[in-house]
Amino acid sequence: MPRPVEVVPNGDTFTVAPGVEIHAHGEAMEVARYLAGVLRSVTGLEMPVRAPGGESAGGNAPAGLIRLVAGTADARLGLEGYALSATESDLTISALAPAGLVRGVQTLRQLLTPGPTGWTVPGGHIRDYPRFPYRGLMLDVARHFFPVPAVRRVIDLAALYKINHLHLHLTDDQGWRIAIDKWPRLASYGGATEVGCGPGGFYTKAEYREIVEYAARHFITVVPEVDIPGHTNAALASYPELTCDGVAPPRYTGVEVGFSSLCVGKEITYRFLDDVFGELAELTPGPYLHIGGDEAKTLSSDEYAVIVERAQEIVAAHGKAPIGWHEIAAAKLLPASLVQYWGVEHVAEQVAAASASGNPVIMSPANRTYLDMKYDEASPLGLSWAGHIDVRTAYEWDPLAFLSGVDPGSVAGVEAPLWTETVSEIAEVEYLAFPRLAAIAEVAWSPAAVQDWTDFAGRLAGQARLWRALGIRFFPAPEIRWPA
Ligand code: NGO
Repeated sequence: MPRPVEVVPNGDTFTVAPGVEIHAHGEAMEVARYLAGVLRSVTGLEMPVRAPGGESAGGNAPAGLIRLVAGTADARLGLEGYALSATESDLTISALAPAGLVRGVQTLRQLLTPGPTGWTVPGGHIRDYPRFPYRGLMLDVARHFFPVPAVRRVIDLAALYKINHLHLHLTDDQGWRIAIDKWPRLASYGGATEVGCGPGGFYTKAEYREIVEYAARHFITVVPEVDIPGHTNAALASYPELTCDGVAPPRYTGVEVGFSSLCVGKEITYRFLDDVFGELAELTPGPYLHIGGDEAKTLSSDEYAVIVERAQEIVAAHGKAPIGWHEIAAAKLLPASLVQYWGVEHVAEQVAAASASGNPVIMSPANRTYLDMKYDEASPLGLSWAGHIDVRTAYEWDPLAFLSGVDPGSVAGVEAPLWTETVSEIAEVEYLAFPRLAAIAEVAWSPAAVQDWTDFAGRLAGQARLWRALGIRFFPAPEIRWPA
């Protein structure tokens, strides 16, 4: 899960038991240590990691070999693809690059089955690579703040399903979550609230770097979002000079949207944007900065276009490609800007026009991918403005066909946003994300030709063992026959 491109069983069984060694060299060495950690957590076994040709334990031949090979795979696998082959005595994952090996390790982890003599892996050959280069999960840390350990947990769980982007919605009306040196009150004052009466919080730069590094170890790129020009009440409350009338509004802990905006006509607004996106760019090894752009309901369309165009230029001047929610397609786009579609309609003319001019599109249709929508009437958490999303609804759609008039070649991929108006605990995040994140991950990774609801539902049920072992508090969706 997600279903691989090609699977050919050979009837053998590889056994992970004491005496098995992991062999790797060069670039694959770090992934080998990552694999050893995964195997330790699943099986409790401590597997030695060695370079090939090195001395084995006690001079004996190992009981079995797990080999990780970087750089020799077939070029068609691309940077994230991998091949996995398993016989009685040898299990090899090969890939062009370490990112592909890490994706292959996730497959191996899912194949491990406990047995009487150890953990077994069915023999055979897998060739696998992603359908889309962009496969994202978004966490809203603004409506409720999630500290670093919670974000690390989210990264662990996203990596299981080969997600490769973590979009952090860092700012909104209810809170500003990232320290900005030149504007310290954003975090210290604007970060001290959240929806309801919780304490809020923010990431120091050191903490934020820790998140970025942890994600990078899983070959996940962090995409930071500072949502402008709307959704900015926390910033306006912190700095009255950012408002048009110079009066700071009170901080806000409700869940309404669309009432706040930066002041388009004041030059200080653009100094602010340059400082904020500049410091964010410094914290960001990845190629993207997300500028938000959604629901700026208090601005005229001219005002909106002015600030969105300048924000894109500021981001580009700091060496990054802007991403914006699809409303930004109403403004002039830079060639490098990406448009993230979050509507529920199958027609969006400005998005189609952006795609026709070559701007990449990320698909997050709210009635398919929004993990914060309720599963059904009885869901204790979540919203329902885009409808209820059961697992099948999250699974059965085609990112290339959802929006009419969008050039399939411009679809960079899929992202599942998880907004947190109704969610304040990591257990609640898990409940909304599982099992639907697995559905979205398969939509984004697997070839359309191998996607099939009945087959998926059976494999999904098979994930429950892993989820229980990892303590994931998933929603036992009634349409799936979960094992007892
Ligand atoms: C909308 C809105 C967010 C809400 C979310 C709730 C976008 C892009 N803007 O999505 O502010 O939190 O719905 O589902």
